[in-house]
Amino acid sequence: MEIIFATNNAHKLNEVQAVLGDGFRLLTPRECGIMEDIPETQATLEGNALQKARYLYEHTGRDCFADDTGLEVAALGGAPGVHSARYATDGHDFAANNRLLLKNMEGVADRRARFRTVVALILDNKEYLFEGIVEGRIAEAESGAEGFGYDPLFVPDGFDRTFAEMSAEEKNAVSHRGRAVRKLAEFLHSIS
Ligand code: ITT
Repeated sequence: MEIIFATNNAHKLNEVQAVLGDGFRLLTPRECGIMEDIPETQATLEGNALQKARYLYEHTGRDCFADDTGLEVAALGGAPGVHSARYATDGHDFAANNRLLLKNMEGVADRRARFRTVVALILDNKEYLFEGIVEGRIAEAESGAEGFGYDPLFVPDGFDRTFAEMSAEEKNAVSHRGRAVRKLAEFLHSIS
């Protein structure tokens, strides 16, 4: 089955392709002629995931899905949350975001945090949402070079390594996106 995945993030694309397996061919927006940035202006992860998926569906008329992810830190009242990509700057500056997060967590004993992903699927003009959550904590310093974004600072519960110190398979087995995309895959298999 061919389906469009509304992302320009190559790391995400690889993670999601690995979870969905060979039965699905993921197309990027660019491969479908969408060269512009897809708007992401809503106040919630659900809203943004739906906004991206609807934009693609309206412009291509093809089945598609989008995800939006936020890192929710308990001691920061759930920040950076829906603003995770633009926490420190206007762009996707992962290094600056991690520096700011460490600074805001200086001297904070409660390090609890979670990643939350919402996937919005549009299939035959019907909309579906799938959620994946992984609980963990913010490390005192960055470790590891795998993955992307906040991975060098996030230690999932049950581990003493950050996501950036894990292989893609290990991360996918427990991660927010892995969980949400496995729900998506189960749904797509159940109806095909
Ligand atoms: P697209 O919108 O093009 O898919 P994005 O990087 O903006 O890519 P999101 O809006 O879903 O992706 O994610 C917001 C930010 O959250 C992202 O820029 C990263 O900093 C962070 N993030 C998302 N998923 C992550 C993950 O699995 N590990 C670490 N950080 C992640």
